[in-house]
Amino acid sequence: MSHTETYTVTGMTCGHCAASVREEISEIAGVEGVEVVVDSGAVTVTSGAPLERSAVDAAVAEAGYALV
Ligand SMILES: [Cu+2]
Repeated sequence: MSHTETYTVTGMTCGHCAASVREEISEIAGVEGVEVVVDSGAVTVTSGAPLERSAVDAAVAEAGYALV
């Protein structure tokens, strides 16, 4: 049973930003898919179990952006 959660990330301006965020979040254990919409900052993450918000927050920060 997969879980899907949508987060909002600030500071992304282009496809490279989106790729960085996608890459970092993909490294979190259990993540199955990441969809990023640059314009709205919406990041939708599908995972096998609910993720800790702190893990997502850390991954986004690692990419150089911030969760709202
Ligand atoms: Cu960019």
